[in-house]
Amino acid sequence: MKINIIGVPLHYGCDRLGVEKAPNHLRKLGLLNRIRKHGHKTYDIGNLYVPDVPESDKFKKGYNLKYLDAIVEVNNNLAEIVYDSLQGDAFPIIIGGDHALGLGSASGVGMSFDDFGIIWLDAHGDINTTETSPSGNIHGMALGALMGKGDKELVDTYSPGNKVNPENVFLVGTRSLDEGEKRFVEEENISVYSMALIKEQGIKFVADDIIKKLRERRIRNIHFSIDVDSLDPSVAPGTGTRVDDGLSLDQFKLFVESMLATHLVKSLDLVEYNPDLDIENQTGEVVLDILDFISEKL
Ligand SMILES: [Mn+2]
Repeated sequence: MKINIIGVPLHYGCDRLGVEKAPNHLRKLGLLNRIRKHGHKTYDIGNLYVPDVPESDKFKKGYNLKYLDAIVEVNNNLAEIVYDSLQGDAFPIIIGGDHALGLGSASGVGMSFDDFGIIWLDAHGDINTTETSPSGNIHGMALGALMGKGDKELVDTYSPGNKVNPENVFLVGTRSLDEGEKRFVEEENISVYSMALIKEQGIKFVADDIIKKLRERRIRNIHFSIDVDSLDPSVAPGTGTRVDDGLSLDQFKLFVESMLATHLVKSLDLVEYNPDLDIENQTGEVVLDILDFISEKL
């Protein structure tokens, strides 16, 4: 397979430094070789340009939309590169940076296919709006914006309007939804596979149920967005918004393998790894192991 590695050193969406170091840090730890050893023709597209925004401009577009302009700019460019990659028959792997980049990558996927679904593997929902966000951090709004909810500039990134039907969105590993997010889930009837459900029914049940729904809804293409914080903090401590009781590495791999086995996954994000918050490269090695595993299954 042809794989394009796209680094996105973005930290404005989480408003916390360190996460922007991840793409280059992973390269230093041997990222490219871990993918190429599985026989993939792998191109390193490099890192996207992220503008320098002075602290004084953080709230230029409102207290609940930190660094909006820079985030929209980066996501526009990311969407175009993801779109180009897919047009060129490459599988884009987008390395964050924070999860605000999911808006750009999924928007590029949306431009490439008539229909697509999103699997959002994350401790959080990332479906807040300016009204419901407790922090104003846009990484918590990316998936909401993809469904057409929230600030118009965010929603209209790359192309006007919503990119994905809420019916085709699957949240997995969820264990920290804000009040506004819970209302959104109920209103739009979004498929949420919480950690509580995973504990009760098992990760295999969850994977099988999603596969069943993908078939029923005739979803032919999937963007798979993976947040490192879906893993338990004991496995992956190097991330900015840790939440206890996450996935074990075995559960994580079983789920990822099941999704890749559908052959519907066309692109993938790996986000929110923060080398500055890591403990002796533990999370860095886990992230490499994950990407190695994904490459083996692709
Ligand atoms: Mn996230």
